[in-house]
Amino acid sequence: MEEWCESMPKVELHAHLNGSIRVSTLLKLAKALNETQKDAINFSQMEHVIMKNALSLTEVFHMFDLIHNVITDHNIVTRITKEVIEDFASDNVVYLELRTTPKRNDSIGMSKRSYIDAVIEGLKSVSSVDVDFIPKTEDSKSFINDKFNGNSRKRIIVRLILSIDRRETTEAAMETVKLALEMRHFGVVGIDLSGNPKTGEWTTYLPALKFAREQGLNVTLHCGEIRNPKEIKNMLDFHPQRIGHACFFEDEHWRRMKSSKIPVEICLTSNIRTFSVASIDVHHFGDLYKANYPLVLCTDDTCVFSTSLSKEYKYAADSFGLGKWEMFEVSRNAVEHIFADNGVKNDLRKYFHSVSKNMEV
Ligand code: 6MZ
Repeated sequence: MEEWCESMPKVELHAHLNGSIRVSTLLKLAKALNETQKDAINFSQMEHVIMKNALSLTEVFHMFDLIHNVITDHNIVTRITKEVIEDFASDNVVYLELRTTPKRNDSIGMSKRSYIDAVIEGLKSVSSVDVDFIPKTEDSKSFINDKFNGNSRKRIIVRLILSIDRRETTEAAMETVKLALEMRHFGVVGIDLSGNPKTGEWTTYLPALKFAREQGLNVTLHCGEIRNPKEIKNMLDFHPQRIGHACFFEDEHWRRMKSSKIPVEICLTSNIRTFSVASIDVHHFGDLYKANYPLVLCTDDTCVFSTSLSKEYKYAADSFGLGKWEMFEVSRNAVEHIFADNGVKNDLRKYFHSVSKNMEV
């Protein structure tokens, strides 16, 4: 099963760039920073957090602050992006929607725009695998299927989602949406709302999210990562294209979800390690899978939760007694929920079809 989950093509729709930084890179950057600026980072604290196998949500968000501290220039953003793409491609992810929060940091001359430019530089600088990130009408149709027709180099389609952090103001959220609109030709396909769920108010982000929708951007929301029935209801009323987590849903929320069929991005390891779900046997993946509800298995933060997409598939298979072809179908069905255009979707459908005819159990 482990080999099967590794080798089959996969689709990742919920991965945060800085939460997916390579551990070795994070430690190197933290160590270097620690040597030059003693107070900039608490290296031993960071090492300790990385090695822990259960983290409260508070610790997780502290970890993100530590990670963000190592981003001291644009080249680091570019390097992290490049490595994250390489890592997903080597795990046989063929389509990746990578999300990241555009960051402004005046002390290092970084604007939200220059941060995203650095991410795009990272996409361009990958050389060990072929990366398709610029939406095209003609060429993208054959990009992934060429791989199947005898080209042995790995290929990955990447699209970007820009995140609004729950600590941000309405104006800052609006700036992110405007940036996403400007960057559509570089493969930005949507907006995400994320960040510490204990922070901020839904009404703060709503104007920006409404504007994103009016302008034709897709929206995905972190929803129900903590118990907050009122916010969950407001989020469901907004009817986003996808929802991340959905851990603290009550019956009434599930009833609404089942009539609206909003796909759920499921992050098993993240939910268990942050205690958002008490144990894997009661994780909502089980019921949703049985009910044939639209869902996608995702990693959330490969670095912070020491995981990979193949590990998430193996975890699901082992925990819910699913076989190889069932896991393949979970992966294939994820294609239906991507934010990229229909050209890419059809291309991926064809690709999964040809793979299914050639894979042996
Ligand atoms: C909510 C999360 C998250 O944007 O700097 N992030 N937000 N819940 C989660 N589950 C544990 N995991 C990651 O990546 C890191 C940022 O993504 C969000 C947080 O805002 C975090 O600071 P970027 O690339």
